[in-house]
Amino acid sequence: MEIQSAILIQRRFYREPNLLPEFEAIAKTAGYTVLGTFDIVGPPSAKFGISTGKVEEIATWLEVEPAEFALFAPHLKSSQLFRLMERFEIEVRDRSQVILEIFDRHARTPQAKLQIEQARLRYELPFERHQIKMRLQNEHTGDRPTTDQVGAGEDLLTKRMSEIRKRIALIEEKLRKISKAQALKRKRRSRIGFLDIALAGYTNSGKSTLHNALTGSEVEIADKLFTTLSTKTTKLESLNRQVVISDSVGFISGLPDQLLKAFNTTLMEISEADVIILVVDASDSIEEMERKIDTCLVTFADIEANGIPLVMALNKADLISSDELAEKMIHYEQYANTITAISAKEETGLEELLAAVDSELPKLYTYAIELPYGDEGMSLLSWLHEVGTVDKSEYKETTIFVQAELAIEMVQRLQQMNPDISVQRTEVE
Ligand SMILES: Nc1nc2c(ncn2[C@@H]2O[C@H](COP(=O)(O)OP(=O)(O)OP(=O)(O)O)[C@@H](O)[C@H]2O)c(=O)[nH]1
Ligand SMILES: [Mg+2]
Repeated sequence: MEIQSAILIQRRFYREPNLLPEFEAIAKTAGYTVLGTFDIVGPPSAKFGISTGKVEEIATWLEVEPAEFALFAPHLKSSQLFRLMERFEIEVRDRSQVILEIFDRHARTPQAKLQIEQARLRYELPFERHQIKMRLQNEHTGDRPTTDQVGAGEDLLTKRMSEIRKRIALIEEKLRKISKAQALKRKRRSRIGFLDIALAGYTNSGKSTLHNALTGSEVEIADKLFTTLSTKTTKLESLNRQVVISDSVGFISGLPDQLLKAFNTTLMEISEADVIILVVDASDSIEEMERKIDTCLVTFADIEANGIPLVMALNKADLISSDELAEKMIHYEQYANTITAISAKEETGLEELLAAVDSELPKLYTYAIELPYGDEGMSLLSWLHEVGTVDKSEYKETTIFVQAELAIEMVQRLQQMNPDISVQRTEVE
């Protein structure tokens, strides 16, 4: 990975939290070495995004300590970005562009690659427009451009913008197809009785570590942001029923709409889950936890996932004292249906977490079922083995008697498949 040197500039209002440490983590993940940081507290200014005085201060600093890039948070208008570039004489990028660079680098699946290309085209459209305009202007410096030259320039700009829009539309179409295929897959899974658990949470909270600890599979883990960009769904054997658990892209605050929208198809997995496990990094300060949890809850609302039962997993419990953990458990009690403390890394607290998840999934009851003899009965019996726990199966004179623990939804499905089958609950609570 190419290492590039950069300075970080953050502008924020006094009441806003200092997000420089997070910005630094973003920059490092994207491959920058941070030479210096500037935390500028005050209102934005139209010309540069920050006051002219601050711009001069930073320019002087850069003369002493030259950096290749200036990275700016939260975001800049294209005109501000180009003015800063002119004044600093180095390349300037805003936080969203740096996040896009990470996405680019980490995208593995065709879906993730398309989503990122789309986000990039959408986000950078105004920047590109500005750049082309400036280039055209520069070409004409000296002589006043003739009407023909201006016309040709405008044509070029219109042509390029229309190319980009076409590419966006094409990607959208491809993504729609992928998303449709995924929805079908989910439907098929749900028809054969699988329940979906989604892991969600702020980036770097430990979702993939937990996914691997629960399923024994090997999703990539790293102390970086946005290591995971596409969804990985794995069957979970430890619960007493058919469950799949999916690990997916992490959330981050201040993500512009164009970027968030790009992940819609990935986020669908969360919005259609039966239960969400919200993974929270409990080693953060209470304020940081709060900020990150808020971002997650707002995203759940955006993707219409806020009616789904939520189990909160306070992860990385191994990094804090038991007193601190107890205090944080109480603090966050009201946010979720259940809250548990875990260490995904050390694999502790996982049983309690699974029990909490289990209690949010559709309830299981014991049923006495009479299946017909023959092929149909045999295939229904193997289906029952898949979707529930078969305690007993006996061959009677004309039927197969089965005692099984099932969710009500599965019984309804069984009756849809063959309305003549006799099914009776054997326990009444
Ligand atoms: N100490 C400790 N570290 C953990 C624990 N769980 C995860 N980590 C570390 O936290 C970092 C991030 O873990 P990941 O599982 O990649 O996190 P993620 O939420 O999937 O991150 P993204 O996919 O990047 O959004 C890694 O360095 C893990 O080793 C834990 O329980 N304890
Ligand atoms: Mg991950």
